[in-house]
Amino acid sequence: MKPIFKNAFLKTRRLLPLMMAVASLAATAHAAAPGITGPIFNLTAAPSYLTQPDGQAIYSWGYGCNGAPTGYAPAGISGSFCNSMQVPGPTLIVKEGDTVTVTLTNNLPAAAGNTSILFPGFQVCAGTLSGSTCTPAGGVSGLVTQEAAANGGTVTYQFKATTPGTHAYYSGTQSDLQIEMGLFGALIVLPANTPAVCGAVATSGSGPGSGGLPILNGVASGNNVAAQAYWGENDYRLAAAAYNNTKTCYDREYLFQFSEMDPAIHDQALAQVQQCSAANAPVPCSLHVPTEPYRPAYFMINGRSMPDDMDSNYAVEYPHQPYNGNPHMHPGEMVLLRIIGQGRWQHPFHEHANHVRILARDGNLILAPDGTSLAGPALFTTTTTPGLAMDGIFYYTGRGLNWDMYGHNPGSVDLNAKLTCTPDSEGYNTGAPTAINYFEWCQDHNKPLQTAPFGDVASGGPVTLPDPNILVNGAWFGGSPYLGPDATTRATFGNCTGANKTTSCGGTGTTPPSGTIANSPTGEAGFAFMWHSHNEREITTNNAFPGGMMMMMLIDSREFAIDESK
Ligand SMILES: [Cu+2]
Repeated sequence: MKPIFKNAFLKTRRLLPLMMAVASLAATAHAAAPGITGPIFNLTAAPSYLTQPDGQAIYSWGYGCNGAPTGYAPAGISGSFCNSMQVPGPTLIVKEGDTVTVTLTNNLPAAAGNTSILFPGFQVCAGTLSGSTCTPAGGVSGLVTQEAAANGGTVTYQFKATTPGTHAYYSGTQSDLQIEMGLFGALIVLPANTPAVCGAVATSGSGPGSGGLPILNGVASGNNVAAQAYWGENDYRLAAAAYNNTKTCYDREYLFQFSEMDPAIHDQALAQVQQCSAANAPVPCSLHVPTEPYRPAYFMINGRSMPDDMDSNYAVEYPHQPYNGNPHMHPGEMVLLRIIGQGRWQHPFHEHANHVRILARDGNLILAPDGTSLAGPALFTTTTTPGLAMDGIFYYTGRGLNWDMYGHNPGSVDLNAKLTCTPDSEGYNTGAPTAINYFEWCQDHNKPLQTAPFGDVASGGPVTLPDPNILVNGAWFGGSPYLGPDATTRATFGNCTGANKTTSCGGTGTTPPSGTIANSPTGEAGFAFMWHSHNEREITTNNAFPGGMMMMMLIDSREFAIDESK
């Protein structure tokens, strides 16, 4: 928790809401879908405090690791830890067909009573599983069998990971209170087999920029792996495909768990826990916390509210909220979104820039009657349902902008400004994965945006942009409306001459904001799309905007190497 910083943030925010929001996001961190590997997991349920951007620390319960986990995935994520309490709980990563063993120790306050974990969609044995025979062992009686852990006690669950995909897990004991308090998490089951055409996850990379990816040919998603390797990116996928189906290959992945908190419930739970631990407390003493009426004030993605969700995974200031929400991608990549509705409310989350093609719900691939074609809906908002998990593909190419987003200028002396665009059968420039404009939508090639730009980009378009000398731009705006460091440099370094305008200008850029806030005109210069709840109350934090369920999807040019290690 950083209360001083957070309070300062809140005060300034009243004056400069959007500027402050963008400036606070200057240090970009990336996300992937980090978690712990099994298939044997030792978890606890324990109390701690969750920090919020308004400076509050909310008493909560969460699952965590009981000792060091077997391992972390994906490889190469830096600073990983698994404390004894976190929200969401540790993301459990297993493979289809694994026999998963989860031993839960109940370290909640005695007054909280029993606790448990449900793994909906799986045949769970509270005891020992042998083939399909369950021998109940340990635990105390819960909803179905002896599936709960008494205070200080343990219970062991075993089940076969029969269905790949993204799944929820959460408390099956006093769920109205325990899930609200934070007892939920995700289980990712990787498919036992992935289609050969999807390629394979690289294991040779170590450290950002090492270019550890194999260069593959004929990858189903258009050889994005080869493009990533060329630009020195590592592979942070958990698998090459979400399911054993060629239409579920992906290039990048993110897990988003949506939940909300009513702090009055949490305050009441804490007060009663303290009363029950007092010297004169009645024996037995248990919680009676009303969970209605329900007035949530915090709306979280992966246990954090905006802007905290855009800090790094495993950032030290969030010891109990290790996972972020900070998607990045290159045009043409297939981005797998793993989405879970935790908590009680529906959240109409809108991924700006394109629809999300739903692949599966709760691990059930949605197929047409031919058995292979995808039949899931393309959703404008991936509206969550409590307890429901969805896998979807997000995709962006810039098609339909009706202007050349790379700022090509056929009259330039800069070779990068005169790159060609050769349409494939779908209209995209996919011939060379090494090109900056790999996956450019060729119909828009060389279509100027601006009427009279002052840099080295084409002129004669319909738009006159505000004078950059009188405009304060956000940290992500590289100084030009075009995609990528090369385009930004050409568009902001005005009257250069020579064979390569990026070097002959000697750093005398003409666009003041870029390089003076946080970003260099040659650094990350992507398109930022707000991804947020369309229930506008949910993009606040304790009634202050902006906050809550909001993040930015950064579309980055190929030149910018996306580093998911944080
Ligand atoms: Cu929207």
